[in-house]
Amino acid sequence: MSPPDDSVAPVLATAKQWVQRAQNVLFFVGAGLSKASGIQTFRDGDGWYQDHRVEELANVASFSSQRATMLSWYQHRRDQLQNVQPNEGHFAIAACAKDKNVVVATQNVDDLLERAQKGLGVSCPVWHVHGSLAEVRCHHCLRSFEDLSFDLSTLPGCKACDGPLRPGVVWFGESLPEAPLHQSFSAATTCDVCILVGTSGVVYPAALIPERAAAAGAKLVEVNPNASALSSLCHASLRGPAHELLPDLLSA
Ligand code: BV8
Ligand code: ZN
Repeated sequence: MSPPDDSVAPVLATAKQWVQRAQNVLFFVGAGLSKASGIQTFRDGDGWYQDHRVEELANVASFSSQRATMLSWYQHRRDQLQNVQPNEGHFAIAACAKDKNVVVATQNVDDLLERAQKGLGVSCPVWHVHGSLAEVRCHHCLRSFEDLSFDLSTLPGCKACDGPLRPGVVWFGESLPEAPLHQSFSAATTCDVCILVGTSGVVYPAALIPERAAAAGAKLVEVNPNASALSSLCHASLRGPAHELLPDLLSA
């Protein structure tokens, strides 16, 4: 791992002080955090949505006409999740919960933050505002269960109502789950520092979470190699990959 370059170092030192003084820290997380674990982002040059046909697959309106293609894409991502591991960024967030009140509002549908916490024997709330890949849910009656090895690509039906089973993620055009959204907004109003990790910040209403934190007076720190739609809201932007910068930013 290389040390941060000269342009990052002074901003990192200031942001580190904010984190050290903070009691309540909210992480607002996007796909960039899991990139070093080998999971593609959506909107980067090498991301899923470079193929516009794939972007359609994250939309509820496509489910009736493109069910097989959608389920095979999601099954591919569910299979991939069984073969990846949390990276230094996930572990740094988990370790931060040892001595601070940490809440994570994640747009990611993977469970790498939970696995990192388990690995370190710590626990803090991780609110999945866009759902979870591990969950399988009936599109009709909403009955659900957690099973990453269940094969969705065979277009299985619900045992209770025979409705189509699908991944428990939030598609465009669908409402976000109430409790994760509510808890994330609540943490946003009370945090001292909100750290935005690896998100383009273009998807709403999730992007309102850091906006709420800024309005409530928190310091906003962005960790992202590139500028995002939320950069102008941030008090410090650390330009680099999360797995390299987070361990330094969050170390005591
Ligand atoms: C809804 C499915 C009500 C899961 C996804 C207000 C204004 C405009 C539009 C809207 C609005 N409110 C609502 C909308 C509509 C829409 C929306 O936001 N559209 C935008 C995009 C125009 N929102 C919705 O439809 C939402 N629902 O509003 O409900 C409703 C109800 C009924 C009818 C109507 C309305 C639902 C949103 C659901 C989104 N679900 N996908 C899946 O397949 O996984 S979207 C997708 O984007 C992902 O799921 C992800 O969670 C989300 C955010 O993406 P990011 O995580 O930020 O990833 P991205 O690729 O964009 O960026 C990666 C970043 O990482 C980059 O910045 C890059 O520089 C950085 N990076 C790269 N490498 C690294 C790194 N950073 C750190 N380290 C690195 N190594
Ligand atoms: Zn059902």
